[in-house]
Amino acid sequence: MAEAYICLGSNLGDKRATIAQALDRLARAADIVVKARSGDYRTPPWGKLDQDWFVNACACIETPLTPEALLAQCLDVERQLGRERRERWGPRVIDIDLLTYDDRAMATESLTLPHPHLTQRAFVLVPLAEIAPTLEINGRSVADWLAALDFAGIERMAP
Ligand code: PH2
Ligand code: MG
Ligand code: MG
Repeated sequence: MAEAYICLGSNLGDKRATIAQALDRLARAADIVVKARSGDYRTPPWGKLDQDWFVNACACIETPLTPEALLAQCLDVERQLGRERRERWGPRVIDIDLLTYDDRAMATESLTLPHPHLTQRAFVLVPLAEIAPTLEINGRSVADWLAALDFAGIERMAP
């Protein structure tokens, strides 16, 4: 069994409902157990600023799947929920990113682990710190990476 962390994001349609549905669908997959999830966070857009705010959340998954197979399941759920790929960093109904997979480091065409931008993105680290503050990424804990970042504007939403 491997332990993996994912980040979910949405800034189109009913953002929170879509994130909840994505986690439900993942949890119903035969080889995926959702062990924990963070609350939902309202986050300002990062990278491309002229778009609506996002809801982001992170989850811890236990699975016997390989990283590639787990990613394929995530992309499949994105498709089921109507994800259309247009511009990079642009608006999306649902985005499910694989952040870490045990302490695996790898870089292929389709998958880089740990997720390459993870340590610079407060919209990932804030929800991740809620469920895994001591998780080590590239030699530092999630809480340590977060302490170096500006997380102004990120708010935990009421349950
Ligand atoms: N995802 C992006 C680009 N920018 N900004 C926020 N706040 N949340 C996201 O999930 C997000 C983003 C590309 O995946
Ligand atoms: Mg993403
Ligand atoms: Mg993605």
